Amino acid sequence: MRGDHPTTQTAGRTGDIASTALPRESPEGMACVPGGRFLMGSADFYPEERPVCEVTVGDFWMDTRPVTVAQFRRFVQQTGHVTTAEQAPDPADYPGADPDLLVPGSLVFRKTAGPVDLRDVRNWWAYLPGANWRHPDGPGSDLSRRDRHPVTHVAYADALAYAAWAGKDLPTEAEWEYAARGGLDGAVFAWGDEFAPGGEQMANTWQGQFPWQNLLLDGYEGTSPAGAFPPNGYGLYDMTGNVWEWTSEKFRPRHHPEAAATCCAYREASSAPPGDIPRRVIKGGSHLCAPGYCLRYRPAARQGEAVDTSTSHIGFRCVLRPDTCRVVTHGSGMSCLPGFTGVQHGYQDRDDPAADV
Ligand SMILES: [Ca+2]
Ligand SMILES: [Ca+2]
Repeated sequence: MRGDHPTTQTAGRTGDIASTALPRESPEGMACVPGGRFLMGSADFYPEERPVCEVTVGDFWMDTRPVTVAQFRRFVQQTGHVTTAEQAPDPADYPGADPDLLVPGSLVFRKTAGPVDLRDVRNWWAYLPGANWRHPDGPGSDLSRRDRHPVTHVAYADALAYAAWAGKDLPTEAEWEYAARGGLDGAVFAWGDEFAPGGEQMANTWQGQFPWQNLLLDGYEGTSPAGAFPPNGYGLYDMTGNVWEWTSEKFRPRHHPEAAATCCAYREASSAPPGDIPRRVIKGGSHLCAPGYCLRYRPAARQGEAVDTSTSHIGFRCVLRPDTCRVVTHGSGMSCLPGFTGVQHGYQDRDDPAADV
């Protein structure tokens, strides 16, 4: 269902973009994702991925890898940014919370000694005071040998701050999923329909019985260096597996086919009930996703994550949109209205005070 755009990963579209403030060649560390129509979601797995709907996205560039520890360190050194996990939660935001938990910290995964009740995530997640991007396993842990790993323990605001510093943006859910599919519309995985073609592990997931038995068939217990597994059709690494990735999308428990039917009207409604911490969509699953528990190392997979939450298995990557992509005509004949970008619903949030978190 892709449009008729060239699939080159080294250059933007040519001919129909008269001028652009951005270089035509992909910026360093980014790949060109030529826009088009695709089937977003899946009817074959979890309810939140339904219904499948047809969505159009414009052209954009995407980081080929999740933002790494080394890249995030550079950002912090230049800006002095203090992440959410490094700040004490405001008691006013968490009425009734245990005061012992209102200290800087983050959620860390802990492998269990044996099988546990999979309905209670507290069996393997712990809020660990002192855990943050510098100390991903808690106090005493450090970043040795992790420079090339995805940064973790970043809340939504941290990802947004990094993106702004980099002059980029976070992807919308549609952009992220379209990019993850790598041109294989409707395929289960980012590389096709077979999980381990020829026996090869294609992503950093969890093999074995979660959360106690990690067979390490892919070679990694936790995160892996960004780019350790084969890229997809657009030259993007680690889209699925390794770490979940923040998108700018407000979470709703199902896709919205009426809104998605017309590309330029694909907008979101406010999703969070009053008083709740707003949630954004995270995509792609992580090294903790196991077939018997959470088969989410797939482009269609999605979850809503509270914007103030950071964990040892969530990171992000950024996109860059050519600012001349305001009129995008696709092979299908659909076009976006002047004044919009092809991926406009990522921009609409900017004028929406309710979207500020
Ligand atoms: Ca693994
Ligand atoms: Ca990922």
